[in-house]
Amino acid sequence: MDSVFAAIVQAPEDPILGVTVAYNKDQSPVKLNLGVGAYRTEEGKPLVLNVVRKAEQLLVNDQSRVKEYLPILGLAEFNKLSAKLILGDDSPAIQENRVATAQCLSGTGSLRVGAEFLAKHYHERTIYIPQPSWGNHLKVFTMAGLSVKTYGYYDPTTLGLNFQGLLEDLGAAPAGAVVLLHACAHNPTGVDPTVEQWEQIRQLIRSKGLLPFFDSAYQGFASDGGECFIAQSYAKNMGLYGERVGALSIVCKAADVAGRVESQLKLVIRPMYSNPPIHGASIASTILKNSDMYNEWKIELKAMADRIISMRKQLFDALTAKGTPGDWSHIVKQIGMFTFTGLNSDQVAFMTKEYHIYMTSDGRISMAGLSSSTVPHLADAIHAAVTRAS
Ligand code: KET
Repeated sequence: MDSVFAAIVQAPEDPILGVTVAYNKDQSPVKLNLGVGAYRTEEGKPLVLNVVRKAEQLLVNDQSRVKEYLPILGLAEFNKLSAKLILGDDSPAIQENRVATAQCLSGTGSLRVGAEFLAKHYHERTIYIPQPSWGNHLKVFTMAGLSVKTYGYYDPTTLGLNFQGLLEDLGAAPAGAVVLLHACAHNPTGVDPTVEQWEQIRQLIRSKGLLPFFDSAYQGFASDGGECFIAQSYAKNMGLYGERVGALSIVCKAADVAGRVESQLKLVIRPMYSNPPIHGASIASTILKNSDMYNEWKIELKAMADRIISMRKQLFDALTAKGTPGDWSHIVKQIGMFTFTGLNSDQVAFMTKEYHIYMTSDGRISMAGLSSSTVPHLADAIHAAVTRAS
């Protein structure tokens, strides 16, 4: 009653993770969680990759392993392998020792450490994020003290890239501004630039002296010799979600700069969480450094991606068969884990209430949460939502 915190108001649930909270409370046997971007099997179950189980077994059986603190920047081997994975085996930046890498708490932690570093050491405090973007971007960069602006990205009328808007907005950005780019499989839209458009974006960024900050993974673009930040996550591609495995790499112009950057990264990290956890990064390292396991990983990753593509096709076919009004071809055209359906928040609320289907209110559905057996239920719900008022 007399708590010093008595005036604290109830905080809202997170727009994405809160969808799972609501889903867990639902008692319906047909409930379906298409909110969070987390892979599920055809049986709707979370998946631990075989190669991850194998790597864990090796680690457990290795009696020489101890639980000492890692260095502030994490597992050195993991950092090297992560930089190689994102920049390429023959990356000049790696060969010339120009990359500073820190093992961080998955993608989010890598973004946040990068943001804190920028706020402390970079002259331009504005970062441009795409409109729309992953909801947490705005918060991560704002909390670090940066000023967040948006650049045109998605055109709701074409359900495609607003490339003109993107070029105009980045063209009007102040020199030096940071630009956040989704390396691939843009979240939530599933719309990526073409290779030619990427090249135009790259030229604009370099000619204006903007600083690119990549979220995730896209080889090639990041190796043009210029400086950039890269936040990598192994949550999705290795299914290591809760293990929180990721890396921040800062590609610099010269090795001496990278060395000083690395020394400053330690000062950023030490007061935040001291040093990162050992287990997940050891799993990732074990897989990345062994060519058999690496190949096995790629096969399992491809199987996950293929199942998602098959879900796109099945959902598209189901809506076409029902004659659901509208053009649904974007379901098969979009890329990655998500379909940005175009459904509005009222339609989403209707589908949750009447069909127990959970998704973010912006109309994004995680295709990885779908299976052949649940596609008809989702198609029924979308059909009902779309034809309800019209
Ligand atoms: N970047 C993007 C674009 C992203 O979608 C996520 C997660 C992350 C970074 C961070 O993931 P981490 O687990 O920190 O490696 N997105 C899914 C989960 C979430 O919102 O936390 C999602 O959009 O559903």
